[in-house]
Amino acid sequence: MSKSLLQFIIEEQRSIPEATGDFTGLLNDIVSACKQIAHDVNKGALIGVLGSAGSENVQGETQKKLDVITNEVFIKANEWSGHLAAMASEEMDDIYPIPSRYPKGKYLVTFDPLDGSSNIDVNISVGTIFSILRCPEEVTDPAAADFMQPGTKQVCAGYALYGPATMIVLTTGNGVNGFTLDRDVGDFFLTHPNMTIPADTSEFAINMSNQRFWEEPVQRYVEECIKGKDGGREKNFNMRWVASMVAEVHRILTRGGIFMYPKDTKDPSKAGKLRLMYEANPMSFIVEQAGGMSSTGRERIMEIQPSGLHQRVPVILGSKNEVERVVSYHKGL
Ligand code: P6P
Repeated sequence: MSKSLLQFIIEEQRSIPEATGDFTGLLNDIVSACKQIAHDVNKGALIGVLGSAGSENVQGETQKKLDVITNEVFIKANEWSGHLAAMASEEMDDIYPIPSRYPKGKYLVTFDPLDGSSNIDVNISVGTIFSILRCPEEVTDPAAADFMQPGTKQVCAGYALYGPATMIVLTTGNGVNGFTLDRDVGDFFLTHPNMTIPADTSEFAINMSNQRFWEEPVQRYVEECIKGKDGGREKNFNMRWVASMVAEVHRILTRGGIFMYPKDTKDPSKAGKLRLMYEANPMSFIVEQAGGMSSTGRERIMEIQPSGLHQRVPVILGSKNEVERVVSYHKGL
């Protein structure tokens, strides 16, 4: 039997002299939330959780019942144990301070409880994304401003993927490791140690229906991929688009690839579709720790100084050599 996720975290904690067990406890609570979400997602129609909730979130997106349910599950699993000072979610306008009836801790967490939820009614993989930051030391009642930390300040980032297998993939800054849920035992076990993204790939992922709205560097890159050897590239390319970032990133971690949700002119008021604090930053931490690269095309995503909880950014991430090519096109090279 492989090492359990809890054993892995505790053994990793022993290598951190100042560790108090607080972080291990927090991660354990997040894992519990993901187990519950995996159950609800897996049961689906059997327990009446599919379909629309009839409400909109702060993004103006129609919420699925499971968007609301999974947000509640994540909050309830993490608010009571004294490891967190506050949380922030894609599904909530403002931050969620820990209620006064519970002790507060030294961490902040941002999360997308059910990323890709437009896929849930058609039974395609979805996921949960989370990012852990330290609450500023002198702060006892955190505000949204205390979350405005660049991605380089993340203590941990991870995702749960609710696919044919339920997996958790995470990094604490010492590489990336993947764990698979054994439903019979009710625990996650190490199945994908030291996940590494190949520097080269012949697979790109982008929503082609937005092509007319892309900036020129992205137009050029995608056109070259489509033309392959007939257009100056040394190889032909394949394309994927799942419309679930967690599934795309997991594929890239497993076999390489480049994922793009670039800035487009469809809505000039938006810098992109994906959100920095609970999609782009955690996924960038994971991708960089696996030897990949993550950029807006113009700057390293993890160095962006956030200006808002729900700030959107362009995302170009994955196999290093392909991301570097797209970045070079943005420089006009
Ligand atoms: P589109 C899901 O809504 C999401 O935030 C990401 O998981 C996914 O990569 C993207 O949006 C899909 O966007 O425009 O193709 O539906």
